[in-house]
Amino acid sequence: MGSLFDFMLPELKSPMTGASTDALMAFIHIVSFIILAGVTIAMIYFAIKYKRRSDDDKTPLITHNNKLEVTWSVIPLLLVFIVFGWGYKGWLNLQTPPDNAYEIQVSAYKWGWTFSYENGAQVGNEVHVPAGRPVKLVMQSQDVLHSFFVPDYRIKQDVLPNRYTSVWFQAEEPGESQVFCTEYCGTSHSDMLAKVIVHTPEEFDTWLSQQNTGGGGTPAERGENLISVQGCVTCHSQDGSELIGPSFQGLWGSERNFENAGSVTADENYIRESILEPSAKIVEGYQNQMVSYEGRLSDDDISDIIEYIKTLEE
Ligand code: HEC
Ligand SMILES: [Cu+2]
Repeated sequence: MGSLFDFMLPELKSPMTGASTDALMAFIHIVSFIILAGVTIAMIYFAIKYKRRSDDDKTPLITHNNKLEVTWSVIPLLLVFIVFGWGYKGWLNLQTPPDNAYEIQVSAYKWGWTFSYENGAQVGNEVHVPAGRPVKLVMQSQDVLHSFFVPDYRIKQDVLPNRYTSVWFQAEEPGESQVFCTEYCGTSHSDMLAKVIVHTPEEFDTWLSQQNTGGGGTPAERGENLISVQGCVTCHSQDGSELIGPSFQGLWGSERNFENAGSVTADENYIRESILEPSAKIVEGYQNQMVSYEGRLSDDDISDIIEYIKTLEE
């Protein structure tokens, strides 16, 4: 496909979902250009041909012209039908993933993505997929509306709380593509990024079998994995640097002061409460921007996270 078909579009990496989008875009561009050129040329021609040449050069009274009016109504109507039919066909294709599609569960939250695989592996902000095979993403949101957008694949699908939506693609070559959230979802919406990483099928199998499936490791190791998978790291650093929330470094055992309560020493109960009921005690100098993880983390998960936080000394 030459420059005509990807005019102003990034290189197409999923022809099965994107080829019809690109062809339709090319059609719209070409038709628009022909109309633009036609109207411009006619305008210049008429401006010269019917230029007022003397003082008694009067415009005759013209009320209407049936032939002309029918023509300029019917042609655009046909064009609109073509664009609609073509677009609808592409939309239907996007709604019907092939039967052999590889399924990955996607959970969106403020502000990141968690991808879960059949074997229990979970990865934050990176979705690994095999090349040359259709991949279906089954998506839902833990909080507000988000939208999963991969320009390279020409796919975009809203992700909603309390309801599943899905989208599919087939990346033909190993490589990387950028994922954006394309539904405004709050302060860090523009940082809600992820990558699709496409492997050869063999590499993908190896990658998948090497993933931590959540069960293994010491409690602190599981906790470290959890804060990345659950997206805590979007707002909490582990090295003392300031993000949206306070850093986890040096938190354990320190004296905490609050906007809306007295002060406490950070112990297990305090951290547990901070995770399940973030608004109960708002750390001084911060805003109430954390949502509760009630129902999203088990008691064991919370214990693992606490074990990990304990290891992050100043
Ligand atoms: C959207 C950003 C955001 C995310 C995601 C987030 N937090 Fe927070 N968190 C905050 C903010 C802001 C505060 C400070 C205000 C408050 O106390 O509610 C905070 C406070 C805390 C505190 C108290 C910290 C202190 O210095 O006293 C803990 C512990 C905590 N979060 C743990 C977590 C864990 C564990 C996760 C993931 C399971 C998480 N947070 C996810 C924004 C976030
Ligand atoms: Cu979002």
